[in-house]
Amino acid sequence: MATHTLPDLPYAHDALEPHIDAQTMEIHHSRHHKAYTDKLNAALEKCPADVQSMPIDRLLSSLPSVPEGVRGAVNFNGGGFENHSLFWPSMSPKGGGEPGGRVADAISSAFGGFAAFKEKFSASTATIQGSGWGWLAYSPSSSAVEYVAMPNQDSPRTRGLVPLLGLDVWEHAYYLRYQNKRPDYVAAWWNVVNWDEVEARLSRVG
Ligand code: MN3
Repeated sequence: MATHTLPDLPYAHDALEPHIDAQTMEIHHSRHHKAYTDKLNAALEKCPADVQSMPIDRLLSSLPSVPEGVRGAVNFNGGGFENHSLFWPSMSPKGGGEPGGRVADAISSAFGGFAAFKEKFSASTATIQGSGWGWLAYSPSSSAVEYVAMPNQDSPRTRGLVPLLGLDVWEHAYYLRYQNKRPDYVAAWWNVVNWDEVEARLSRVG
């Protein structure tokens, strides 16, 4: 049967303090991420076997092959499942700073430098209307990285892009500590970005 499993957090709930608080991490992972996982599995039970057996990345880039009656549920919960599965390891208590290697080169080519990228990512993600994610993504068609803001749980894969680094700006991701001050959460998040993980993701696709 089609089953996706909630991944473990790669660190303790309080590991990203003070930037992201322990209670937010616990609720976000054990309740929100678990709900996306369970609802994805429930939606896949209504799909044919060839759709059920797709790995999550291919499922999200092949939504037209999902039966129309459950496509919306697969888009939302499948996106929620994978986005959060990518989110946890893209942060680390030893994160922050600036990328090196190929990520630094790709960002320089696309944005003119890390400072310009950070400013663009922060401003655009802080101002997403309602719920969504800001992403650094790789475009196979242009062999370059780009910024994309996605609504709700829509995956960059639904636009033919490969997600490299995403920031969740749903209120559940920050409200306990930051309340309505989303820009403060975005600014703090840079202190925990795990650039080694981003580098590994780029090396697999670029
Ligand atoms: Mn979330």
